This record gives sequence, C-alpha cells and structure tokens, in this order.
Amino acid sequence: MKTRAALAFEAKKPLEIVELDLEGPRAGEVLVEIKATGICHTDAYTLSGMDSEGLFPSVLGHEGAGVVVEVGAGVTSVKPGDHVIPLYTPECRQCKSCLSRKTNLCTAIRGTQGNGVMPDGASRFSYKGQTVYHYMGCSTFSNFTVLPEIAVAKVREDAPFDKICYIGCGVTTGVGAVINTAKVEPGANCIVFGLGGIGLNVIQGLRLVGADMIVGVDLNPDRKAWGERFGMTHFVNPAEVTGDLVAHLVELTGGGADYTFDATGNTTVMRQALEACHRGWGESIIIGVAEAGKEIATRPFQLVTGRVWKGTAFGGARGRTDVPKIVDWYMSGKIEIDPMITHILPLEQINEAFDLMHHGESIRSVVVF
Ligand code: NAD
Ligand code: AHE
Ligand code: ZN
Repeated sequence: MKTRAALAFEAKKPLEIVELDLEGPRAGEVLVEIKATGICHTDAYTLSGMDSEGLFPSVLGHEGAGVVVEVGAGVTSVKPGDHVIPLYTPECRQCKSCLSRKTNLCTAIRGTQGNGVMPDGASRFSYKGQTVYHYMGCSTFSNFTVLPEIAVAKVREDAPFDKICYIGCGVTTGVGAVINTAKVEPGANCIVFGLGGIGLNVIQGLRLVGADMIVGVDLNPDRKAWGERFGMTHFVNPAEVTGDLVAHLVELTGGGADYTFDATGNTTVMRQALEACHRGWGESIIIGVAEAGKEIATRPFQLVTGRVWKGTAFGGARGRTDVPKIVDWYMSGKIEIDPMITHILPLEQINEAFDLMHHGESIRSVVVF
C-alpha cells in the first residue's frame, strides 16, 4: 500500500512529505493508521545526526496514537478497529527483562529496532524501490505504520488521539520517572532541570504524589509561568544566579534535594542535578538523552557520600500494562495534557514543529493526519 509520510532523507535536512510504499503486517505484526503524533526532542536529536543509532533515510516519530487496520497471522491481543498507542519500549512479557520485574526495558526486539528494521530483519517501508528505515520501532511520522503486536498498547476508544499521542512518550516519561523510577514520597523536596515537554510532566507527576518543594530550573524565562501552571513552587533561571548554581539550589532546598531530575540532555546539567542532591540520600534521575560521545562526570565523593545516580527510559513504564492506565488518568482529570499541547499542525507543516521546539516557543506540537 501507499502511505503519506514525512521522510528524513538525511541528517540536518528538513523532512520531506512523500508517498512511501508500505508492506502489510507479517506474522505477529499489526498495521496501524496513525491519527496523531507528537514531536519529541529525541526526534530532533536523531535528525541532528548526533544519535549513534540514527539511520537515514528513515521515518522518524515515536509519540503516536491510532487505529489498528489489519493484523498478521497469530495476533491475538488486538484486532482491527482497536485504538492503540505505539510503544518504543515494547512489553513481550516473556524475555529475561520482562520476567525480572526489575525493569521495563524489554529486550525481545531491541536489536532489530536499533537497526531500523522489523524483528525479521527487513523494513516494511520503501521509497522508489530504496529501503527506508523504521525509527524506534514506531515511525509515527507516517500515516500508516507496521508494528510488532508487543509494541502496541490497546487504549479506550473515547480518548482523543490528538491528546493521548503524548502519552506515547512525554507524559509517561515525565510522570513515570517520578512514580516508577524515583518513587517520590509525599513531602519530598525536588528539583527539575529543563521545563519542556518532559520536565513539565515531571512537575505534574511531583504534584500528583504530593511533593512539598518543586523547584524548576530553566534558562528560558517563559518557562516560569509554565512550571507554575503544573505545580512548580520555585523557579530558578541559572542565568540570573550570581555565584554557583549548585550552592544556590542546595541552600534553597535546605541542604539539597531529595530527588532531582535532568530533562535537558545536557551533561553539565546532569552533574549539577546530581550535586544538588542531599548528602546521604538524594537521588538524581537522568531523563535527558545526550549526544554520542558525551559523558557524565562527578567526583566519586558525591556517590561515596550517599547521592545516587539513576536513569530512566519511558519513565520505567511497562507499556502494554501501564499506558492504558495513564490514558484513564488523563480521561478522569488526574493528569493534564491539553494545555501542554501548544500547537496542532498538519503533516505538511511538521518542520515548523521542530523550529518551534528549537526556539523554545512550544511545549508540545502535535501533527494530525
Ligand atoms: P524540550 O526541548 O521540550 O525541553 C528542554 C528544556 O530544557 C527547555 O525548556 C530548555 O529551555 C531547557 N534547557 C536546555 N538547556 C538547559 C540548561 N542548560 N539549563 C536549564 N534548562 C535548559 O525537550 P523535551 O522533549 O522535554 O526533552 C527533554 C530531554 O529528554 C531530551 O534530551 C530528550 O531527548 C529526552 N527524552 C528522554 C526520554 C527517556 O525515555 N529517557 C523520553 C523523552 C525525551
Ligand atoms: N539511540 C539513542 C538512544 C536514546 C535513548 O536513550 N532513548 C530512550 C528513549 S528517548 C524517547 O524520547 C530509550 O528508550 N532508551 C532505552 C533504549 O533501549 O534505547 C542513542 O543515544 O544511542
Ligand atoms: Zn520521546
């Protein structure tokens, strides 16, 4: 079949709207009509050419929602007509990682996913006879895409696609980092670095669990009002701090934070986030993705004296189990999504969504098909 898609021909170039060829689902796979997709900073990161797994030409996008159109042989958990959210972190419920109950990082298809192909080693996308790669196992910048059955979460049918697509990455990552990874307790003092599409969801997660102090740190002064809108109690703009930022944050939080979160992807900020933790028990959660070649550093003393460095992918969420629950939380008003979706655009304007992100003018842009 043919599908309209925004194709990344090569790094650093605008996406081009083209008609691709798409093969149907094979055994264990589903064909999904994508109705809406968010644009996450990770898409921009891969398009920048700094992702060590970045492949071109490819169909980017990993924050979608849509409807199952067709299923391949042996598929039992979803059927045509079901509403689904694609999962870049699948949940096979059979691999060592899924069975460990210690991680959400299912390993069933991670190898082929990182190579831009389906589990059988081939791509379903092509353009004028040339292979086009899948991205993060999702490729939601295409109107139709093929996914393994284990990489879709079935969700309720009354939830709006143009809002719940954000649960496919940003919402789940931010809220999940608080609940699943840090396991923040009521009354905690916390600092969130980077108040964008992910960081604001960390903030609303902290409000949800009853954190006391929610400090937001961002270089963009416009983010103060955004943070306050979702529960931030204090705002710090590093550009306005005289002296050392870490010392300022340690003093503000009465000796350091119980939990800090990096949602910038900047390795200098990651160090600041670790060192702004309270001596003896503070935990710092890395959410941001840094470019190939970047490394994090701190004095071992920081860890010897009880600070803990952790990371989180997809907020520690087990997609097929947790994503339908997060959709319920949104539908019941427990978490907010609508105000964070600042721009809705047609596919033809998808490059504007990247510009808005880079200029700090959007929280989340969503493309509707
Ligand atoms: P975004 O562009 O919407 O937000 C980033 C924010 O960080 C902006 O508000 C920006 O002003 C701020 N910022 C940048 N540099 C800063 C600095 N030095 N100090 C303070 N603030 C700074 O991006 P996003 O979509 O929210 O993504 C954030 C990061 O999270 C990216 O690195 C992205 O790749 C990553 N991410 C990780 C996961 C995961 O599963 N671990 C999931 C989604 C996104
Ligand atoms: N290919 C990248 C990996 C970047 C990365 O860490 N991705 C996150 C999701 S970001 C979503 O916006 C993730 O899920 N990581 C776990 C995994 O298995 O990739 C690189 O930098 O090499
Ligand atoms: Zn993402």
